[in-house]
Amino acid sequence: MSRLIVVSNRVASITEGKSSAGGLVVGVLDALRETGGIWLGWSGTLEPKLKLNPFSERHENIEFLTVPLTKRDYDRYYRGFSNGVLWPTFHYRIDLSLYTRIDYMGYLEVNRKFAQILASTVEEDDHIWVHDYHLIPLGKACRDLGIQNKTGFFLHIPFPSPSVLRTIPPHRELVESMCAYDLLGFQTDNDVQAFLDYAARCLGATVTGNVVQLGDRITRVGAYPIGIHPEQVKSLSKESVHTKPLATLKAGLLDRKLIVSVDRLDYSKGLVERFNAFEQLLETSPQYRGKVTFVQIAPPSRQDVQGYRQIRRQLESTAGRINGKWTELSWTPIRYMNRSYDRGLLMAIFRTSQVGLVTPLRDGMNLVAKEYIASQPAHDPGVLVLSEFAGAAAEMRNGAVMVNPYDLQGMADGLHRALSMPLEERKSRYEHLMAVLKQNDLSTWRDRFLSDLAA
Ligand code: ADQ
Repeated sequence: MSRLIVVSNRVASITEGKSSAGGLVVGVLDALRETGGIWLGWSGTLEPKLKLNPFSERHENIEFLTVPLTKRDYDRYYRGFSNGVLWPTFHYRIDLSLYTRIDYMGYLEVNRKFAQILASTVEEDDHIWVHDYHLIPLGKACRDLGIQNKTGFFLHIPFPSPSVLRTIPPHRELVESMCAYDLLGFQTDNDVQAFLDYAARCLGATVTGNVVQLGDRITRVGAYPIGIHPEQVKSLSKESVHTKPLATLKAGLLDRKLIVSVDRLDYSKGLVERFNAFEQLLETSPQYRGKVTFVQIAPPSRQDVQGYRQIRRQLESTAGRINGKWTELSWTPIRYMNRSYDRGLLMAIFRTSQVGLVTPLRDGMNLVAKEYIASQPAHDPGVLVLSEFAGAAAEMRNGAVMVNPYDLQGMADGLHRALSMPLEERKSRYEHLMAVLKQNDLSTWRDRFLSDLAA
């Protein structure tokens, strides 16, 4: 019988997948629980020597295989090429990309290492599902070792337009290696189109509909927008709404309206622009002064990668400046919290708020936008204000208030519209969005990808 083998940079611990986990972890665990199988990836630890025999731990029908990286792997593969070149460039921040050939070599080396582990693990009918930008060349590395199993790849982040992609010196080799997969999944049709454009114009591949032929290899390409489990998120938000931390938050708000944002602290999320837009609202709509509080929750991530310390400093100084200017004895306009929270509590904060402000400058999907809607009470829902550059915009543009995160006044207008929206309009937008989320939930995402891979 065919098993599913999932490979991603990090493997969730066995206890994850419940309240603390994000989309990739929940989606992958879900897929594996149903079919049984193997999850291979980095253990998150560093050791002095390269190891090819993974640590194996079985939990019910899933075998977790993890390997440590060396400090050198970490610097070149993870911090260097993955997060110092691919992440910024795929999010259109070529100004932050720092390419070195040595990092790229390290990236290829770790991908070859994962392929070697796969070679000693894989059985004839197994299907392999590779996740995200850390592992783009893994399919090719597998083929080089003679692994002929059905192998698919899903990219969680945007795929950039060819002119941006071409700033990465080994762009051609990278995209050629993507053609070693049988199936390539992207978040949106735009990403699919960007990939097909590159394949046709820069690789000279034959593109027929969503099928790419390079040499004798055929790769199918499709959009598989990742979803959430809306009913589970709803229950979670209801359960946590009566907890002490939430009561404290509400008491501090008095009767003020609440705007909420939750992101990893990352330059792609548009946090500084968002703070400035909130200030613009206070500037141009004086009726909101003292009447609205903006809560931003953003735990630091990737602090040892270039660009991340800078965004943290910039955000702290922007919040400080705005609060310094507008704070009154009984009101602080921006409450900026630099830490991680229990998932249930986050969903309950969403449920309590009037506006969810999700304004990335670029985002593959953005699950917070979906979680925000799923957490709302149907009788009095809050409004989602969404960036047109989030992948989620493709599905949610008809129910959200859409904004351009580069347009401060436009975002302030969007906030005003959301804060003053009549109940009937809020309900009808919410109902539309809930139907969209239910129709394309996390199980649909997984099932569509895996059945196309098997086809
Ligand atoms: P991320 O860039 O991490 O994911 P996102 O899709 O928003 O972004 O997922 C973040 C997850 O972490 C959400 O489930 C959220 O609730 C949770 N989270 C965020 N801040 C938190 C905090 N302070 N405390 C606790 N939990 C927090 C990448 C891509 C996205 C894509 C996903 C899934 O960049 O575009 O949507 O993968 O494919």
